[in-house]
Amino acid sequence: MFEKILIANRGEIALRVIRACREMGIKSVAVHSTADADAMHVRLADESVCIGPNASSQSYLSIPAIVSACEITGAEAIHPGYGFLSENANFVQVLEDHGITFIGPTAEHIRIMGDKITAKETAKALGIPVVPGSDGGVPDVATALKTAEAIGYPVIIKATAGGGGRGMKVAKSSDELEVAFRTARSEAKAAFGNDEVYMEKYLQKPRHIEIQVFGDGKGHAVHLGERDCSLQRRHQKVFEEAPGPVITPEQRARIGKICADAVAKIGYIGAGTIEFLFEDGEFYFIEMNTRLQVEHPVTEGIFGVDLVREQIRVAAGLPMSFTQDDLQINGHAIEVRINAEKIPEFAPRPGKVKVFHAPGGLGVRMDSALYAGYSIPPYYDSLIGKLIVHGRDRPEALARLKRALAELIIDGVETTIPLFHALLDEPDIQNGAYNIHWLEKWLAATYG
Ligand code: MV4
Repeated sequence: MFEKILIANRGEIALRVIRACREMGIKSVAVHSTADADAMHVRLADESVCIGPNASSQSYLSIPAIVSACEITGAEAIHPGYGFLSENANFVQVLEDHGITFIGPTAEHIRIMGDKITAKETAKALGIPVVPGSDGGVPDVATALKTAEAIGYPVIIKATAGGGGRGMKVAKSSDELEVAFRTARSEAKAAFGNDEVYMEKYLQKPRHIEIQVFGDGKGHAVHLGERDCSLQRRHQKVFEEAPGPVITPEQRARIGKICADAVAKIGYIGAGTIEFLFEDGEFYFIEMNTRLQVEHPVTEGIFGVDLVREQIRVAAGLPMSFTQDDLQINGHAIEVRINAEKIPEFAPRPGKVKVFHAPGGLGVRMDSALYAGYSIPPYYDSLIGKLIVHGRDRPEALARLKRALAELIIDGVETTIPLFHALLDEPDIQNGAYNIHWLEKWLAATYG
């Protein structure tokens, strides 16, 4: 096992990794920008290194600074958290060259899944159901028209280098296709420096269901069921739950086995998430994320496992500490993302936190790096905490969430807390009757 791990991240996810390290008897190294000198991850780690100025491009994204911090402190492995360098294949390659272990998948697997066409081709070849669409890239308008005739309208045009919703365009008929195609191309070029696009049948009212998978890098893998992350605004998740309110045990077992077998076959190592659109009882692969996700705690809640501990174990060459048969769902978990943002615009509101009181009690987990007196810097993501509740069933989890939100006090900055009070009063949320468009429609209807 490693003696010392460096955490190339900040905020609540840095704390999450430090916690796993401490329970495993592993020393932790925090890295931080100048803006984060007083951040909680710096205080809670065993040691810390300043790696650069405020801008993430010169600190949390600086490969030379992070590799140097590793060499100075003698850390043997790096946990990337999520975001920043977590899905950067070049970073993983550099670490390999320096004899530092990356706690995550290989550069090759990150690369395959980062390109949305190779990801989809790989998924299809592994027996994962995919959305009907073009065979690879669509080079011109004529090919786009032909492809659309074959799959049927409406169609969606997506950037090969995209993901997370950027550079997508929908065409409801052939009249709209040329403009949609050209716009998608130029937006892809501007956003990713790569104008390749592909096409899919546009699903009109799906849910976003993602399957958590985990591999040991030696051909063994398991799945840990699904999360329903359909409640999103501009491709940012705000509320996630597990299990999915409309997924049956049979559907879970079937898609779960397909996903676990697929990642076992490619020798995948560590945590991964296979994203699907789910409509009329069918799963359609869209993307795979090769990192630990923000919403991993809902899966931890219902399975009672520590996913970061498992990531560290397999990175050190140990087996996973559970088999598929050990993994049984217990109850229901929900996470809400507490952002320093003003509702309803979701405008960032950095600033000084005057009072912070985290909720507690049975079935309540608050993952946050906040403390009273802390100044939330304006340079990074506005996520300041995640409130995760667990109950014996979904109604109990919902009641517990309402109770815990009422206990949570953050004074000094505006947050998304009021949004969740309002959402929990909605019958559709109470009934689990929502799809990927529900939240944006509700926001428009509620706040205008
Ligand atoms: C789609 C789709 C409908 N049909 N693909 C958006 C983010 C990216 N990961 C995939 N996205 C979508 N792909 C087909 N073929 C609708 C979306 C989509 C969406 C997906 C998940 C969660 C929220 C969403 C909001 C708008 C559009």
